[in-house]
Amino acid sequence: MKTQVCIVGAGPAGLLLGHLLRAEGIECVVLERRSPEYVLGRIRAGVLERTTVSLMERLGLDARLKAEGLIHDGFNLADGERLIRIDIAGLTGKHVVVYGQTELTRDLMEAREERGLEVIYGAADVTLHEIESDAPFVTFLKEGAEHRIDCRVIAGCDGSHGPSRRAIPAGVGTECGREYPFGWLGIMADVPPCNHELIYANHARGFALASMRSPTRSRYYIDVPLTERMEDWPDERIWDELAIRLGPEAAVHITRGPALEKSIAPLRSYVFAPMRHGSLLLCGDAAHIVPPTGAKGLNLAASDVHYAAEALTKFFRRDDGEAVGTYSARALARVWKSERFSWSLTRLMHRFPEDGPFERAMQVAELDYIASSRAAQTSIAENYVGLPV
Ligand code: FAS
Ligand code: PHB
Repeated sequence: MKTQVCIVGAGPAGLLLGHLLRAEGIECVVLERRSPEYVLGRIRAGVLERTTVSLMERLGLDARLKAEGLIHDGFNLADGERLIRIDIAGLTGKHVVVYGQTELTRDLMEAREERGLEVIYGAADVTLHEIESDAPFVTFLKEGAEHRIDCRVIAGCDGSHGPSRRAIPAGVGTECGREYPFGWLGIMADVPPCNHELIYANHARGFALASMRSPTRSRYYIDVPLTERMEDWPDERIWDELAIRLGPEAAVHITRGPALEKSIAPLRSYVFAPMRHGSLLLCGDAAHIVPPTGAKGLNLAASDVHYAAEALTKFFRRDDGEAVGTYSARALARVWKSERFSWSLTRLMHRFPEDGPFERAMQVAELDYIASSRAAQTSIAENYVGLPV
């Protein structure tokens, strides 16, 4: 098989890039290890920045997002009794859209045939070859047969555990990041949300987040030590903990219900640089991970893809290699700012086991400052809504 761009991974980064390239008449094939059902079974992000929404608009794939997405003009930071509202619309003139990553991925998946985007699901043992040459290729197994795709560029959109980043020779890239001493235990339930906007809570017992997917489907999180096991958290214990951590005002509005899904995700900040090596471009979680506190994971994948599609369009349509040369620097500039914001909000809203009274006093002082300063709220709002690409 021969194509111009071989994309590894059919998560949001791979599918968005595939559609953007097809819209420019550039040939591409997407290879995905899992089945479509498995990919849609993942529960991940839920808040979309303007950049991500505008990519879906550009592709003309925003109909369901517009019909079902919830426009949010603000969100809240809870600190015990106090609720600090960040008025995103008032401070930035913009908003975010609450729309599940699962739904966004479904919209991209369902449009693949009509848009001529070839996605090969169930591609096992995907291996990248000759990435430092102008004629890289990818091999994979499908139904026991070996297949080969010759291409000019490979886009590694295969997440943090995929083969693409690992194909870059040791010593070429640098890695930078940190692990957090807790994970997020998430629960999804078909119950109305306890508030019409998101609430991030910093409570003496730990962090909590009240989010949603629709007016009838809620998504909540609490942080738990990484040693915790799911079986130690029956639904009732999670609801009890949420009622305490979200504070009395929100607690009276919590409707309990059976979990549709519950899981624990570890928290990590991680950046691999450069995001391009030879004929390989990395996009999304393949190159960087953010703790979900800033709701940046999916949106960073989208902004990487925005830069990658622009660079590859110039490369294939105008034989302009310079844009591909600047891809990594452009993407990383925005990645680092989102890493900083996600880390700082995680630092502010979680209790770290190593923290002492001084660190706690710093959290309180920072929340006091945010509560009293329009400038501080504006800084948070413009980062949360999404920095310009
Ligand atoms: P993805 O991981 O989504 O997609 C990569 C794709 O590559 C997958 O479909 C995978 O199957 C495929 N792949 C991997 N190895 C392969 C191989 N060898 N061959 C072929 N295909 C291969 N963000 C938030 O903002 N809020 C959240 O609550 C949140 N929760 C998260 C929970 C978890 C457990 C994780 C991992 C992430 C979460 N995120 C969250 C971040 C998330 O939204 C990611 O940033 C987003 O999925 C990134 O998209 P992609 O880069 O496309 O990677
Ligand atoms: C979610 O709804 O899953 C969600 C929302 C905001 C975050 C993280 C997760 O910061």
